[in-house]
Amino acid sequence: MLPLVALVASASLLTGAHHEFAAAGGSPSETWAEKYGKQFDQSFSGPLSFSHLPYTRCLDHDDVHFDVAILGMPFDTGVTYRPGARFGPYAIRSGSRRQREARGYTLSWGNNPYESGLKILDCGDVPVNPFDNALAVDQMQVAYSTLLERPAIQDTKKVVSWDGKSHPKIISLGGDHTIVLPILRSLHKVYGPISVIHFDAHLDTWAGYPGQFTEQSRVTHGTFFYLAQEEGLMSNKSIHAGIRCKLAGMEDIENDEAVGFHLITTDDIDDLGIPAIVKKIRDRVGDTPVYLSLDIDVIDPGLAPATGTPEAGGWTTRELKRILRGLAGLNFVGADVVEVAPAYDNAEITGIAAADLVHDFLSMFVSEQNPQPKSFQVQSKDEL
Ligand SMILES: [Mn+2]
Repeated sequence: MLPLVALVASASLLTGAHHEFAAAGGSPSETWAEKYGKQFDQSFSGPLSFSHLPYTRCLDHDDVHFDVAILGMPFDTGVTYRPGARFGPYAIRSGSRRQREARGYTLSWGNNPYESGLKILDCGDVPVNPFDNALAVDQMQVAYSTLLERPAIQDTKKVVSWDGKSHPKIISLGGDHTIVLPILRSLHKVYGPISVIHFDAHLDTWAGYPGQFTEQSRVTHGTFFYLAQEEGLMSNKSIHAGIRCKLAGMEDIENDEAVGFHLITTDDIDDLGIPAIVKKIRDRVGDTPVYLSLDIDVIDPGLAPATGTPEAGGWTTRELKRILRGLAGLNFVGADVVEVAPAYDNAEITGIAAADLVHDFLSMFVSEQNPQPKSFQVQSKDEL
């Protein structure tokens, strides 16, 4: 270490050198702005928000209004098998980095949701308590209601709410599937009983698991629909799609019907085909207020491995996306993608798939009817 006297001496030497450089005709460099213009974030750079949307801590700001909010719910202490979905919101945002407003148009939907006139914001994550599930469930409900009960900017008035106003649609990024219980509690306060379109390998309508000795331990990612029905939050017009999990027996299906669900199995995609699946879903929910809940494990684990309770033999991402396109125009009040647990991912396959499905939700929210399939053919010239 240099003595203080030496440090002072070297500092004055540097200052002297700078003066000499300026006196000799040196000039400052051209700035970035002068030479290259604006600093902008590329797909692989910048802070992390969904599709590079403005990231706003909406819970802190009562005066922030929007039509669609992306909201992270990093809760994963309600799982029966592999934990890790608390990192789901991070993984889905990371998987969305190649998406952005300027490249939001898709041939399959024929629209760009970011240019639809709807105000779409990333509202950040709910700071859920990771130690106390009862507290966390209440925090998720309070956060969801805080955003849901603000008036939307666009007046759609498609679904009748308690105050007759239009309310924003929230796309929740899970988190394990337990997050749907506080979401349904919030939605019920605004819209009354809700129908659910539930994409999942599992029923999630079970009454309980062995070893649940307390009331709180009944609240899990496999029992929340049963509890929601107990509380009267759902209509009797809900439907599962993609079911293939192992069951205790047919008594699970009888219980499922009592909870209010019809079901479409994974194999139905081969036996009925996509148009018939779409028709079954649409006929079931009709024009009731509909919530769409999508467990990423509905997709085959080969195409979406990063999830807590994987089941072999699922749908492809492409098949699922085509089914979603058939659901445009229903009375959606919100949606989610849950159970993305990126510790089990490879090359971000699952995060990218989940982010792409959220883009489909946005396109679906702005489409009044099913998009017409586009086909492109090379115009052959008559060569004489
Ligand atoms: Mn599941």
